[in-house]
Amino acid sequence: MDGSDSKTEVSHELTDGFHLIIDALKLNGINNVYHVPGIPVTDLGRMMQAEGMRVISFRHESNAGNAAATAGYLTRKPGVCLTVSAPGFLNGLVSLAHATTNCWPMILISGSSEREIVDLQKGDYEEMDQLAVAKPLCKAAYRILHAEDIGVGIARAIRAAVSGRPGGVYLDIPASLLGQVIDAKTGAQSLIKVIDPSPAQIPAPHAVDRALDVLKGARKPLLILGKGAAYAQCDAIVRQFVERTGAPYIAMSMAKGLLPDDHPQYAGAARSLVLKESDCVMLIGARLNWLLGHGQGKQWGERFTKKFIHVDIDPKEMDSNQPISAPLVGDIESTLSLLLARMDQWAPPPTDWTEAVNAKRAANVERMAPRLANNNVPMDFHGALGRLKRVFADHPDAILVNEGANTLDFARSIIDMSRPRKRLDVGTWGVMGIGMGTAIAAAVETGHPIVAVEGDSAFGFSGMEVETICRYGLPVCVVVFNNSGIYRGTDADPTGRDPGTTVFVRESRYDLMMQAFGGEGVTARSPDDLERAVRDAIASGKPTLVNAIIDPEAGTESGRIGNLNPQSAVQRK
Ligand code: ADP
Ligand code: TPW
Ligand code: MG
Repeated sequence: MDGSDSKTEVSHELTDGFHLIIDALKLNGINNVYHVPGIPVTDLGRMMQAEGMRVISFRHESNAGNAAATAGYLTRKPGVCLTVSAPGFLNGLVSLAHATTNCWPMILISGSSEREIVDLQKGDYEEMDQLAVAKPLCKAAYRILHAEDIGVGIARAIRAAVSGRPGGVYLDIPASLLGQVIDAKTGAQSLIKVIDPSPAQIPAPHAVDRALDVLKGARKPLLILGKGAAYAQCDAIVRQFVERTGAPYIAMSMAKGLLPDDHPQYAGAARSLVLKESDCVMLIGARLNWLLGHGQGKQWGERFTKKFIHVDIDPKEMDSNQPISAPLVGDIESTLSLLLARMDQWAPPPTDWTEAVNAKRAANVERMAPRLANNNVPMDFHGALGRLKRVFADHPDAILVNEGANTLDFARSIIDMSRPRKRLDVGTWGVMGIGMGTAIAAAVETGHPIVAVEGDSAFGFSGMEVETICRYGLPVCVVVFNNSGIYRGTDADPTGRDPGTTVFVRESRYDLMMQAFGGEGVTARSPDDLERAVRDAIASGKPTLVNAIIDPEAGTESGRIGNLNPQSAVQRK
């Protein structure tokens, strides 16, 4: 045997950490990775690409992480973000915590320094005890030290991310792991294909009976669908259940479109009435957190007079804010199926309730219509969003990404969604900066046209990723609602020295940012212009940024949550 032959034979029989990570991810159907390169993971990203994985390379890890979180939400498989050590890891950590808060499955994989150096604090390049930092901020955190443990490490990360209540998982990859060489056959045998990663969780029969008794006893039932119901991807069963009850329902922001927003039972336009007047509220994949005023306060009417039924996969969620008369701990698909199986003879709610809700909804829709039809220049939020509402009505497959304060709150209530998981936004924390990462992942994972409706401040947090959008040629139309500031563009420094803290350069040319990287950039000053520009962008599929100039006076402080701002009791001269 000459030298070259033996070389071929050896390389055939060996594998290493790089390849085992790739093989383990692919074995489990994970083919997309959201990434920022650098030591020690540059070659890992390159090899992933060479092995046929889709590697989307970002300009900042926060955006790559938000993309991974979005991929997890849309696909029910953990979205993977791959970063470098310390600063790259920390940049990715915000999105890992955000994914966990949103109950979305994600794995943050970060390269790290060698334990011998980190643990004695000898001062390595980008030294940090990343595992310890990540632990309190995610659902689970693991480190892999030996190549033969990569199969177990990836399997544990996948299971932790998607089983039960989904969340973020941190996976620490010390640099030396990547280069560790082992026998290829042993390596292949050590990989694990995770069987049934998010197993069904079936509620007990008596819990199902109890819930049906409570619902049957209601005179004014209300259903609330949350993003957990959208995540569950059992859309036909959710629709069947809602229709069988005959009860009015409202959808939390990302559950919009689970049933079409023009559904006769949709009470979104009568939200105040149904929250206050209902006598029984059934939560389906929605938490009774701040977004629902913790289920108490003026908007909910008198305390302790309502009964709550709560469907959630996490038993700890029950009674977190209000007493739950009928906890239903299980996955939504199994739980609603069991309920439906017992609802053959179901009587609809009393008509005085459904008619009162319908009348209120019709009155509110009628009152809003003329505001949405305005063609004012400068544009206000209603005129601009009235047009985008029409565009979305004609493009039910388009995905709306939405962030900002006024831009978020108005768009959520004005733009109807008619299909599930077509609205992606700031989530449970109200995070500014999710926009471009979310838009990129939505385009990559679904191939659908994306329209990102962005406050000008919100856009600024991730705006550099327009280069990424252009580089990958993604069908993303970014609409910047440019009111020259945070909430409004009218603030002033009382001393006259600096700009006010919430104002930006007036009428900034965000459109030129997209042009700088070869995309289309358009300025829209009227609702007519805006509608035309967005329709053109969707038709062309080209990366486009529409700089929509909005009246700086049109917004209000913090949009609809101004009441959460603390007030100073002190007046200084
Ligand atoms: P929203 O913000 O839309 O109100 P939340 O994020 O507060 O929604 O709530 C989502 C809930 O859905 C979480 O409590 C989570 O545990 C739950 N959940 C997620 N997936 C499932 C599932 N497959 N079955 C049941 N509950 C789920
Ligand atoms: C990571 C605080 C909430 S909303 C907002 C900020 C900075 C921007 C609102 O201005 P925008 O929208 O986007 O121009 P509009 O239409 O009202 O003018 N940092 C993070 N997250 C949050 N939520 C903030 C700051 C915030
Ligand atoms: Mg603004």
